[in-house]
Amino acid sequence: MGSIVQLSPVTRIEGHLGIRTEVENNVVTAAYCSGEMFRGMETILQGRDPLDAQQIMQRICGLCPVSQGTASILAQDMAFGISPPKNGRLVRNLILAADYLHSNILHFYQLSLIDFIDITAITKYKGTDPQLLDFKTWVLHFMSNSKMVSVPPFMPRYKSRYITDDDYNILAVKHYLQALEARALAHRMGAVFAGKMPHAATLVPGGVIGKITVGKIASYRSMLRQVQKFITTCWLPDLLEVAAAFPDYFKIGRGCGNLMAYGAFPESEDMKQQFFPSGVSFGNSVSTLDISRISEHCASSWYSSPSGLHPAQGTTRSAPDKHGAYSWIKAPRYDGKVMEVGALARVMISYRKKDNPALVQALDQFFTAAGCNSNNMYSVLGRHAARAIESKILADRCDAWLEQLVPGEEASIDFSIPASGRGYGLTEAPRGALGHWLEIRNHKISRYQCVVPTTWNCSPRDDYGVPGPVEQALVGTMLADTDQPIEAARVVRSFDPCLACAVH
Ligand code: NFE
Ligand code: MG
Repeated sequence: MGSIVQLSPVTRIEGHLGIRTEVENNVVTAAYCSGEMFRGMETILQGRDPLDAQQIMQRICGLCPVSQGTASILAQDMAFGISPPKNGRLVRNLILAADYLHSNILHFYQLSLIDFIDITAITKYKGTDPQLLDFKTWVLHFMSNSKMVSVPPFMPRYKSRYITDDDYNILAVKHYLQALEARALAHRMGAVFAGKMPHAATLVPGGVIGKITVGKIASYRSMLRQVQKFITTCWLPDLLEVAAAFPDYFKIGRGCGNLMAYGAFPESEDMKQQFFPSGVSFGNSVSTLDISRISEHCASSWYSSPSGLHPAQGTTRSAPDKHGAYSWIKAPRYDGKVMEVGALARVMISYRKKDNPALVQALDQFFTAAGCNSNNMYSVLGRHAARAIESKILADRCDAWLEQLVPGEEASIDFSIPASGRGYGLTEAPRGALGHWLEIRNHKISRYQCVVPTTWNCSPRDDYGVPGPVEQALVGTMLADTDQPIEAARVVRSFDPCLACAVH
């Protein structure tokens, strides 16, 4: 007999996500993703000065503010008919890269690793590391004070199989703590050029405000070195440990198999070449991205906005009582098809295009070390691997961008805001393809539409009734114990959902 298994709220993600699954004989047969809050950031911009956009839209999220700001200034660049000088392009890349490193490390260590390791191993720690001894004391304090074992944010947790090697679990706890330090470094790297983080103060149309100095370059580089060391000595080995302990997760959570990337980190002023290329992939093929094929469906979403429109024509009209709807997330589609976005899409599209030798080499090395292949990337472990691998090659690429900066030269150009205009900004947030569409009338914003990575990944059923990427990835997942649905939670978390972004 079938049953309903709820994951609501889903913890260790950003924002308010509820998931309802239908389960038969312990296998998920259907899933429904619900974005449970409304925000209305697009409507807040109506009638405002265009220059407010990059600051207000960064407040969509504290995890990917730089991406939101970047999409916004790219849309304004297009609407104003300007583009940044070389220093501006490079500094934008460096600020965005720092945010990627922060966000990707956070996702693996603070949000996901706890699904695989057993942090109670720390109670058996006999060494002298002061950080680990403090952590052990803290865990024991909670465990002795609660009848139900509670060690927030680690426990309670689902009863399940976790890694059993105590020595490794303790090492992973150490890396969890070091990840906090690496994240702080990544934010400080961003702040060197952004003025402050997480919400960058210096992003403007036409470039980035602030002088480029030798001191800033050296400061960024010295912190980058430490983050690079963390990636190679902690993160990549931890990824392989988890992969070795849970090889079944190379087959769990496959998803729709369709991937899309807008591309990010321009390598030239005309934006034609990007470090992460754009593209769409169905099966093993990659084709050119055509953004005229994007539309947003609303059938299952609490909006009365017309369905199926391109975002340049889109509207945001809330309809909380709408019959048949179950989410505040719209359902974006490409050519009417469900698309997964994110690190997996970026990595696989670049790998298939063979346009980046560093990426191809890093991914091939991972396949050899983990004993898997490109087909296994469509999985829980594949998504985790993609984030680690892209972080490694992106951090390495930052060195070249620092080299190319010219101290003393301008990083932005002057501009004037036209009375009317249109533009769009496409980039890649850490969680995937991000687009902002802007329309200006009488010098004010008359329309602003965002289609955000988690809008794609956590989308509900579309106008044809076809489930979104996370909904599809959950189908077929075997739950060992339907009261402890950790397998489903691992699938959902592999997408790194951010609901604040998704509903925006
Ligand atoms: Ni709130 Fe975001 C990223 C964007 S996800 S984290 O990365 O844009 O929808
Ligand atoms: Mg939107």
